[in-house]
Amino acid sequence: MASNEKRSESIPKSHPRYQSLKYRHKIIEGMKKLVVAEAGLIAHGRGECFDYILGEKTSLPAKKAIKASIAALLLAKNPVISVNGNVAALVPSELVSLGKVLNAPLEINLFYQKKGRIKAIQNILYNAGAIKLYGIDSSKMVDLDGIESNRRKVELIADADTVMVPLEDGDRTEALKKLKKFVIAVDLNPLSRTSIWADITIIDNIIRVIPEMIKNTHELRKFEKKQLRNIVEKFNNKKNIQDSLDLIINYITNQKELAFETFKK
Ligand code: PTJ
Repeated sequence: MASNEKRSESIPKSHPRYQSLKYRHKIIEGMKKLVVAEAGLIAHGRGECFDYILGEKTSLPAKKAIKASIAALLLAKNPVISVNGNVAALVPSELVSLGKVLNAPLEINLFYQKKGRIKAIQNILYNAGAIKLYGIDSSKMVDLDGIESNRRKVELIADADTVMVPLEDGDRTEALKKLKKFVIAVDLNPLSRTSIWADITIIDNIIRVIPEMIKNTHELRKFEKKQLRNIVEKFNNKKNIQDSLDLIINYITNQKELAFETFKK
């Protein structure tokens, strides 16, 4: 057993920050196995900070965005779910299940290229039950216009109409939008360039988002196309992001007093 797994098991379940520490260890373990880039640790920390001031739960705006995302993914002709190191380390089985229930292919797409990373991510996803993965064979990859980072190398994403980009950096979201793709982002930072550029931004932790998306898929796949279109058309991303920002403002305002009563009682 890896020393980090041992460390993770040694966190008592009664620890007030058990969940947070458990996922922190998954990220560290992922980095040791090359699944996660070194910078992925920093990205995770930034995410934790936003999660904290969002109350570490799936908010109403996040639920609305999840529902609209599933409606859009069910309506899409060629949906693709983009996978990076952090997502593969945190929720491999859930991600594979989502791809299966939505019939949406998973494409590995990395910002930080390093020898062995694609293989490590492939392993974690195949062990989690994936049957087929894309973004692996460089002879099948093409360059996306308008982007210079490694993320420009894509396979199915080139012809996708709808792309889900969890924990993405702003450049590619902007490039995908300029290529007229419908972009669904998962990002705890409501003010990131990805959040602002996306058509639908799910402002919540990926560890809660994917299970909620699977639940929504089971429910929404019984809907008629017209009903699904209605859900997507009614969704207002700007308003939803602003509602999430209000939640942060309210949470901090309440905690200004409450934190002292809760922690010191
Ligand atoms: O595996 P790679 O090489 O493709 O690299 C992946 C990272 C995440 C390192 C890369 O895409 C990156 O540097 O991303 P950024 O620019 O740091 O953006 C990541 C965003 O995801 C930030 O806005 C974080 O707040 C957010 N985030 C981090 N953890 C979570 C999250 N959002 C949802 N759930 C999380 N668990």
